[in-house]
Amino acid sequence: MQLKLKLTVVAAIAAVAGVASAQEQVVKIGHVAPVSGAQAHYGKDNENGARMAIEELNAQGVTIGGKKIKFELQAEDDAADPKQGTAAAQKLCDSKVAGVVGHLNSGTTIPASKVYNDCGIPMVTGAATNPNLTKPGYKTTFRIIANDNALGAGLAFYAVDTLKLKTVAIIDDRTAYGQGVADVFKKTATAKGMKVVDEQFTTDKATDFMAILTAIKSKNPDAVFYGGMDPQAGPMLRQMEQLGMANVKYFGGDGVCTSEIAKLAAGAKTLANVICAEGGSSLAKMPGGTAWKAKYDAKYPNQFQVYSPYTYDATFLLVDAMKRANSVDPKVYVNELAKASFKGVTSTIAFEPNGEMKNPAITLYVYKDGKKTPL
Ligand code: ABU
Repeated sequence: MQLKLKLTVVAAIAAVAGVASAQEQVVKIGHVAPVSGAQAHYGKDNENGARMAIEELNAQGVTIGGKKIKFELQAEDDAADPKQGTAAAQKLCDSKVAGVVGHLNSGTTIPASKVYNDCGIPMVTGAATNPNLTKPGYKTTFRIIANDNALGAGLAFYAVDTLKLKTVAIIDDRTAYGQGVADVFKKTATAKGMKVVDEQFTTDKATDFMAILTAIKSKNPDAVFYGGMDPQAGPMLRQMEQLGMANVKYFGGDGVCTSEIAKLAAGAKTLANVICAEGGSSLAKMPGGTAWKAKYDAKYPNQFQVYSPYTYDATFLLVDAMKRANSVDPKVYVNELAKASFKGVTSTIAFEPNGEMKNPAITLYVYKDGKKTPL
């Protein structure tokens, strides 16, 4: 008799739980970045930001369209490779994710944006900065960070107006990002009277720059501008020191503006010559930056690089649009995403009609005692 009563109670609890889970809807959000290869540290940082947001959203409890939503992150690795980028994008389309945070590299994000547009899924990048991303005018493409027009020009203004530098040698890694940011710097710097004394090219896989640096050294520039990422910039700084280029300033965009570059430069004194530009305010000046960073560091010690506050905000931004639309259907909530005025950790995020962020800030940084420090 007692056993029968217990079974009845268990059955009743299960029935209630069944009703609850029937009312729960799983909504997948995609994330794509390189989490393998030389750029994995950027990708893991980005993925951490999105994952942290998903966990917080689930802990808060979000109800949309009368259903309790359980968000799941579908994280994909594109290895910073454009072909793997489009393959990852197609996989997310096939998985029917409601939205995508990413990608990280302009070279993967630009072709992937067409895939997302074709399947009607909104994507928000907080890392890919090539201005060409928003040129096609896809209604599904959004960027929540300043683009390379701002970063390259900001650095050129600082080189010429503040540091009064006269000559520069430019190197880029021939990626969409590296080439793009170097072109903007060159155009702005030459318009302001700076002379480009040499231009050299490398790849995003190279680690030996002795030949191109030797050629540059013979032209005796005041500065080197590097368009590329830290797996190249770190060893390049080391090799500049070995070649006696200790007094040459070293400019780069957000791709070199990481914590990791200090490790990759392996103690080279030339790290102190770096001036890099990053979209957004410094963490200390972001509305929620300091508290957010403490939370991030507790969860992911020593993994912070650059963009995780943006992938965190991008995830909340997508969900904010779903809530306002009262729908998780990408074709419905994308219209609310375009009208966002979202108070994030990084800033208040709103968009121009082409999906670029309205009024994006940039910050220049230097490395003091090996530590990235806002100017
Ligand atoms: N923004 C620098 C790194 C990512 C990219 O645009 O390729």
